[in-house]
Amino acid sequence: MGWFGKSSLSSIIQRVFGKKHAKIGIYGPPNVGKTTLANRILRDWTGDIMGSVSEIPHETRRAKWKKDVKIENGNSSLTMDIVDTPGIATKVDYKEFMNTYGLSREESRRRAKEATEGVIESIKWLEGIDGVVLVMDSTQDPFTQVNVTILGNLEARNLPVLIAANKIDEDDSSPATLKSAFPQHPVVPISALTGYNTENLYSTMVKHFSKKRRKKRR
Ligand SMILES: Nc1nc2c(ncn2[C@@H]2O[C@H](COP(=O)(O)OP(=O)(O)OP(=O)(O)O)[C@@H](O)[C@H]2O)c(=O)[nH]1
Ligand SMILES: [Mg+2]
Repeated sequence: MGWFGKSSLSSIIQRVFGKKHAKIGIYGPPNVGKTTLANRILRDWTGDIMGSVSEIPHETRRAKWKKDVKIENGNSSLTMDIVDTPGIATKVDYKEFMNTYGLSREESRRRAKEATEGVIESIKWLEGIDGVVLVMDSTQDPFTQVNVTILGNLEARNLPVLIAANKIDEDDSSPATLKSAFPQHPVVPISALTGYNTENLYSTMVKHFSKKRRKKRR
């Protein structure tokens, strides 16, 4: 046992200067581009892939994660476990999969059941999460029940939140609307599809999640 008792020097440094390892959840409504973003983060920093992407909502119905993804920003870095979560919805209607996307009745019913279980799984995962990248579709109205409920939940848990205003490659995108709707959190406009401005997202993640964790630990 040294001067610091059972605590190692590195753990004391971590306590004083903030943890350099965090579990970050990618959350948001269905179809906003969470998995596309998770895939881009992994491709940029590890060369891996997280999961499948689809224009049909609720493609992700089980949480998936990748451990020890190190993101660097100049002299700083943050090593994260990244969790891609199922889209959170207030209503899952199997008929939408049939009528809008042409899935069979059986497949639609199974997808709807799994999607509902996925919503519950997403909420459960919040227990172990240190920070959230909340993905929103910048072409859509931000004041939805889902967005407001998720944000309220995250704020009640005092979790650091960073909003990724996704799909800014689309003509009708309006990240400014998202910024004015949620001024209490950093909003970074990105295209997970093309990679536009993801460098800015990465540097904001390193700064925001390190800083907030430091505050939380005091
Ligand atoms: N134009 C555009 N399309 C995007 C972007 N990101 C994702 N998409 C498309 O949006 C659709 C949904 O993408 P996903 O990554 O599966 O979305 P998700 O949020 O993981 O969806 P769920 O798993 O169903 O909750 C796909 O058709 C993607 O190609 C983007 O930045 N720009
Ligand atoms: Mg997904």
